[in-house]
Amino acid sequence: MRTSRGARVAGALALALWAGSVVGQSNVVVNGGFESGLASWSTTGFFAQGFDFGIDSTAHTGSSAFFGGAIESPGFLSQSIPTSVGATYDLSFWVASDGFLPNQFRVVVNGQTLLTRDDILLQPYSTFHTSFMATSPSSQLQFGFRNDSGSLHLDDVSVAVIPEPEISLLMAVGLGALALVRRRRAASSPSSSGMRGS
Ligand SMILES: [Ca+2]
Repeated sequence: MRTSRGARVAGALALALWAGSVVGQSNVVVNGGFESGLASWSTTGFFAQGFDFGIDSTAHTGSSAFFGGAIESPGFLSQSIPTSVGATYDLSFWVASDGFLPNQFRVVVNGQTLLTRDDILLQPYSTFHTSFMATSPSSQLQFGFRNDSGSLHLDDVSVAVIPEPEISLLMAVGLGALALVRRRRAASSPSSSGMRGS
């Protein structure tokens, strides 16, 4: 009896701590704010760095951001990120447009287009969210940029796992069990339980 109650408390604590660590999962994108230039990113489909893509100081946060504006068709900025098979991830980022048309913006993960925006009018940095489920230990994250006369800016890219409903449920059950144990302990008398002071 003593052991089983101790095990229940330990189990509830372990569940709560484990679920808490999952909820607090951090960004798996490296250099998502471009403060280290193009480190950890690669580009394809652009003409030349400094001409139709690059890093400048028009930042959302920090002092650097990516700008891209390939001509006639999108050039792509890519990073391979570590993911857990079956886990769902939230992808968020900030985009600004200089208003030059035509322009195109794309978000592609593992070859699947998740978000498409054409002819974004002049706008300051605005946040976008989308999500995807990972099907392999690494996922290819790509942003596409076309802007024939100017550029689109990107900053503060973040990919973080979304806790599954089961995990939240487990956490709730764990905390509930803990509360139940506490109530029982408070209600029990030394003579009836024989487990005081355990
Ligand atoms: Ca930045």
